[in-house]
Amino acid sequence: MFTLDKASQIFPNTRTADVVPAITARFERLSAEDQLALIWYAYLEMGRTITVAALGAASMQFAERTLNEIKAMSFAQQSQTMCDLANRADTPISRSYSIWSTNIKLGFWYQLGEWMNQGIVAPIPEGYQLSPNALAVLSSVKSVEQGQQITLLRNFVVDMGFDPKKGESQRMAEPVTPPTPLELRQAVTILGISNPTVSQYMDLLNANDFDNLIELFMRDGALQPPFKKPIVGTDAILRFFREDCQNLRLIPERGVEEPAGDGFTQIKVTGKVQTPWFGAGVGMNVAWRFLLNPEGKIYFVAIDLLASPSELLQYAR
Ligand code: 45D
Repeated sequence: MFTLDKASQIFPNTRTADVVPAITARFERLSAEDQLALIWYAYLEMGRTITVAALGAASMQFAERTLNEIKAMSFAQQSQTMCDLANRADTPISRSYSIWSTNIKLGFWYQLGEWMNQGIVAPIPEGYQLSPNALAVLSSVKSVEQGQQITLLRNFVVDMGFDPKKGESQRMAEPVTPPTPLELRQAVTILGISNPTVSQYMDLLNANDFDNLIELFMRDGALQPPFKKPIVGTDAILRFFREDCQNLRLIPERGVEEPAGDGFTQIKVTGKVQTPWFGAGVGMNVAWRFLLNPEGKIYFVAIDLLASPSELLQYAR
């Protein structure tokens, strides 16, 4: 029988972008001032390409009160608020922030960034000097490929704020958009793969059809997002799909499929993923590693951010 632990080790030669957690760890040791300034400089390069359409009007409704509160502050208070978020200080705004879904957090910062540009929110002080460590982290951020850069930017933001319940709090997420109508869906084709579960997984996720997507999983199945622990059980996975996976574009390219013992099948697919935040502008190189039970249901799937584009063609176990 497979355990989750064993399942997570299928296709062990898949090289993931370990620079991402490594740079994130270095970032987290910087002072709040350095963190904000570093993100600002990174954002000046990357943030420009954010697709504003991604900001559902809905996501802004949730952050609107807090945003208006910040808008009404003096520059000094605004800078303090942003530092508090980065320092994870216990303040009312840091607490509100911590219960927002990733998308709402990103939308909130996107708006602050715009306001900083327009002079409505305190800018990074003119002539601010990054510490030598922060400069080194910034140059590391600039040296990785775009898909890794936006993952870093997102990492920097999601753990800010103060959550007294350490992730157990009620979360606030945008409403779920209705699935794409059947006649507008486009089916993927994956070189080397004929497995219906895998194609349906891609097609249903692309269509935001989470209720049908979750039916592909075993009840105690698991999904492991890049650099995260597996999310276990269909309730938790469905919640993750609804909160964090709207409007993704999965573009699988090719794969291999082979028996894994006990009637299970292991399948590795590589390709690209686009996030609504950057649209077609940024393609992340990813692998999906599926383990299917004898009935073709998903026991385990890991999504890995790949170390480099050459990994897209890497299928050796
Ligand atoms: O502090 O098959 C300022 C799953 C300065 C699901 C700022 C998946 C001050 C299953 C500039 C204002 C989801 C796992 C800050 C597949 C300051 C599945 C602002 C994978 C913070 C395929 C900063 C999906 C800003 C993937 C505005 C891999 C930062 C999705 C904005 C990946 C950063 C999506 C943004 C990623 C980052 C999205 C918008 C990595 C977005 C990243």
